[in-house]
Amino acid sequence: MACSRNIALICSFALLWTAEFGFADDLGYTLAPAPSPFTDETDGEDPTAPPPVDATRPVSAPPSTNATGGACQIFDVTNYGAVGDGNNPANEAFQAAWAAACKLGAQSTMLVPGGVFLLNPIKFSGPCNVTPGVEIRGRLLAPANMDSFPDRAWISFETLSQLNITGVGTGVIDGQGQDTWAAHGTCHRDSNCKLAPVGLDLVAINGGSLGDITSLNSKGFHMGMWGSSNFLIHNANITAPGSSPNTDGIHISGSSNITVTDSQIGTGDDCISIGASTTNITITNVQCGPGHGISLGSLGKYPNEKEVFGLTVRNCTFTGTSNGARIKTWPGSPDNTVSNVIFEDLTMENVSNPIIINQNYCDGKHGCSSEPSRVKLTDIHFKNIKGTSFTPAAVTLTCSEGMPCSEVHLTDIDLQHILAAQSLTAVCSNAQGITAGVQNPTSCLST
Ligand SMILES: *[C@@H]1O[C@H](CO)[C@@H](O)[C@H](O)[C@H]1NC(C)=O
Ligand SMILES: *[C@@H]1O[C@H](CO)[C@@H](O)[C@H](O)[C@H]1NC(C)=O
Ligand SMILES: *[C@@H]1O[C@H](CO)[C@@H](O)[C@H](O)[C@H]1NC(C)=O
Ligand SMILES: *[C@@H]1O[C@H](CO)[C@@H](O)[C@H](O)[C@H]1NC(C)=O
Ligand SMILES: *[C@@H]1O[C@H](CO)[C@@H](O)[C@H](O)[C@H]1NC(C)=O
Ligand SMILES: *[C@@H]1O[C@H](CO)[C@@H](O)[C@H](O)[C@H]1NC(C)=O
Ligand SMILES: CC(=O)N[C@H]1CO[C@H](CO)[C@@H](O)[C@@H]1O
Repeated sequence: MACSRNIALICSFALLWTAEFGFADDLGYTLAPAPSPFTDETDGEDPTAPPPVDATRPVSAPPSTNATGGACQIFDVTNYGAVGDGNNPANEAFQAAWAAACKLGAQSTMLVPGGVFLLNPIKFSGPCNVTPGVEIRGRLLAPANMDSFPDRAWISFETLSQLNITGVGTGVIDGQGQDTWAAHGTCHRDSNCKLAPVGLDLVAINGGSLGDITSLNSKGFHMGMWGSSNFLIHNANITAPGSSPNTDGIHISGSSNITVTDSQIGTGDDCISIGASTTNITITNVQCGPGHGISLGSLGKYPNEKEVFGLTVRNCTFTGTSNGARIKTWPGSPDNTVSNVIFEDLTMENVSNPIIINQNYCDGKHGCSSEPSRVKLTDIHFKNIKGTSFTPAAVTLTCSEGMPCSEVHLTDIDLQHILAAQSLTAVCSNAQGITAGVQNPTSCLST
C-alpha cells in the first residue's frame, strides 16, 4: 500500500531532518513541571462532525519504499484496537501504535483516521530512533470530567526530535472544557482546587512542526510548549468562548527558535503568551480575538527566570480583544532582562489596550509587592500599528521605577477611538525612547 500524500511527505522528510539536526541541545532549563507555566495570572459549541471512518484501510499496512529509499510504515491506531466511536478510552491502542512506530528505527507515521477517539491523559515519549510523523484526521476527545486528570496535561509529546504533527485540515483536539471552566478555570489563584490541564503539551521537542489542526474548548491552556526549539506551528485554529477562563491559545516558555504563523486564535485568555527564558520567537499572520491579545509575560514572578531576547510579532490582527501588544512583569521581581522585542504591522479592531507595557502586573491575590519590578525592558519596538481602541488610553507604557524602560521605539502609531468623537491618550511612566513617523495618540516617551 502506498503512503497517502501527507504520510509520504512526513516519511520522506523525516530522515532528512533527523540527519540535519541532532537532538542534543542542552537548553539549560529545568523541565520539571514547575507551577510557573500555568500560573498566568491574567485578568482572567458544537463540535464539527468528524470525517467518516475509512473502512477500507487494511489491517496492517506493509512498509513501502519510496524515492528517498526509506521505508514508510503506517501505524494506524485502529489496527491496535482503537474504535472511533467516542465511547471507550483508546489509550492502550494509541500507546501501542506509538510504541511500535517509535521503536521501528525507520520512517513511519502514527495515523489517527476519521472518527472520534476518547482519550484519557496520554503521553507520547521519546526519544525514538526515528520520530514517527503523527497524522490526526479525526477528533480526539477529552473526558468531560476533571476526575480523569491527575496531571498537568491531557495529550503530551515529550523528548522528541523532528516531531511533525498534522491534522491535515480535519483533525480536532477537543478538550471538552465546557463543564470544567466554572469550577476549575480560576484554580491558578486558589491552591485548594485542581488546575485545568493544558490540552496539547509539547515538552523538550527539538525540530518539527504542528499544523493544519483545530484545538477546541480546552480545559486549561490549549497548547503549551516548554524547553523546546526549532519548531513551527502553522495553520492552527484555536477556538474557545471569550468567557472561558485561563484558556490561553499557545503558551511558549523556556524555548528558542519557535515560529507561529497563519493561525486563527479566539479564546478566553491570551491568544499567545510568551513566558520567561525564551529567545527568537516569531509570530506572524495571526488573527486574535476574542482573547487577551499577544502577551510577553507575565515575567518576574518566579526565581531563576532567564532572559527573553528576540520576540517578533508581525502582521497580526486583533479583534475585540482586551489587549493587543502587551508586556507584563510583576513588581518585586528578581533581576531579568527583556530585549529586542518587535511588534509591527498590527491592526487593532476595537481593542481595549492596543499597546500596553505593565510592570506593575499583579492580580491582587498574592499580596502584591510594593517593590518595583526588576525586569529591565530595553530595545522594544512598536511599529506600524493602526486601527481602533475601545478605551481612551490607547498607549500605556507603565515601566518600572527601579528599572526604567529604555530604547522604546514608537514608529507610525496611528490609532483612533472606536467612537469617532473621542480622543486618545498615551500614558507613560519611566519610559524612555524614540519616536518616528505618525503618532496618534501623541507620544509620551521621554527622550
Ligand atoms: C516537518 O516540520 C518542518 C518544520 O519544522 C518542515 O520543514 C518539514 O517540511 C515538516 N515535514 C513535513 C513532512 O511536514
Ligand atoms: C475553527 O474551528 C471551529 C470549531 O471547530 C470551526 O467552527 C471554525 O470554522 C474553524 N475555523 C477555521 C478557519 O477553520
Ligand atoms: C530564529 O528562528 C528561526 C526559525 O524559527 C531561524 O530561521 C533563525 O535562524 C533564528 N535566528 C536566530 C538568530 O537564532
Ligand atoms: C536557533 O537557530 C539558530 C540559527 O539557525 C541556531 O544557531 C541555534 O542553535 C538555534 N537554537 C537552538 C536552541 O537550537
Ligand atoms: C498578513 O496576514 C494575513 C492573514 O492574517 C495574510 O493573508 C497576509 O498574506 C499576510 N501578509 C503578509 C505580508 O504576510
Ligand atoms: C467594542 O468592544 C466593547 C468591549 O469589548 C464592546 O462592548 C463594544 O460593543 C465593541 N464595539 C464595537 C463597535 O464592536
Ligand atoms: C511509495 C511512496 O510513498 N513514495 C513516495 C516517497 O516520497 C516521495 C516524496 O519525496 C513521494 O513523491 C513518493 O510518492
